[in-house]
Amino acid sequence: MSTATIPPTALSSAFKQVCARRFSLFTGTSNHLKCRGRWRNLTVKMSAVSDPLEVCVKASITTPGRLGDCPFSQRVLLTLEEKHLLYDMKLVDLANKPEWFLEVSPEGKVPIIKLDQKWVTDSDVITQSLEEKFPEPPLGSPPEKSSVGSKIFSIFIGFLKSKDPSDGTEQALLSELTSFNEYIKENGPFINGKEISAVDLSLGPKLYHLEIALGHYKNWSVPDSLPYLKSYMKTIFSMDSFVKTRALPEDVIAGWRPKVMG
Ligand SMILES: N[C@@H](CCC(=O)N[C@@H](CS)C(=O)NCC(=O)O)C(=O)O
Repeated sequence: MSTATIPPTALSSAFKQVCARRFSLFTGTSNHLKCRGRWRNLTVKMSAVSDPLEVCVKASITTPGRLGDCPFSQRVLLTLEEKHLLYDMKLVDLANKPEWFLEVSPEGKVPIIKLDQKWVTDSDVITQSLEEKFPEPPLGSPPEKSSVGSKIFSIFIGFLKSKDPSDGTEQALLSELTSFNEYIKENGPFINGKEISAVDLSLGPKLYHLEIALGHYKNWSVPDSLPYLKSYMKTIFSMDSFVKTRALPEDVIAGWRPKVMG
């Protein structure tokens, strides 16, 4: 068992939530926690799982050595960050996949992660496996919430690729975003209510792509008539874990170019 002191700024939103929920003696609401009236540093005992988890993600296509623009990779990295797991990130050039990568990822897709000596593919399976193996802090949400916002990404791609302004794709996106805005208004601030969960960590990176790609290629932005969606996006995009794992805007733009031009 090793002991690590995590400075308050390194506390993830989910971890802060779990502390507030599990230890009623902590009354702090910010990064600092108050214990019986005194502000204290938080010492976290970590289990002997000190070996970093190996995770393969997309490399930047614009800037050597930087993380690329894969929203599924970011989803997995966000989960690792929010669960305070150590990881060793391997950047894979998808335009020139190395032999070692194709051996562990036969479909040639990222993200993949090594868990219990086995490589696991697909962000759905990976995040579920991480939840089972590392249940604290919990990020699960009830099954009925897992589909909230799930159509936004494909509808956004339809609008992004559309060359006909009157084909209804913009309207379809607006309608889906309006439903989501209403949902968050009634149930928010997050999809599962007060606490961030896996479903937000999946949707957040997709909304980030939507904002950058539609802004660039269509001069389009989320309308002010959807304030709950706007504030949801702002909250997620400004989380420390999101800032640390987000793609460069120029990579998002370059990544979507073939779809827009194609
Ligand atoms: N369903 C998969 C999708 C993963 C996926 O499509 N990854 C893309 C990058 S964002 C990829 O690796 N594509 C292979 C390629 O570009 O060659 C998941 O959720 O992990």
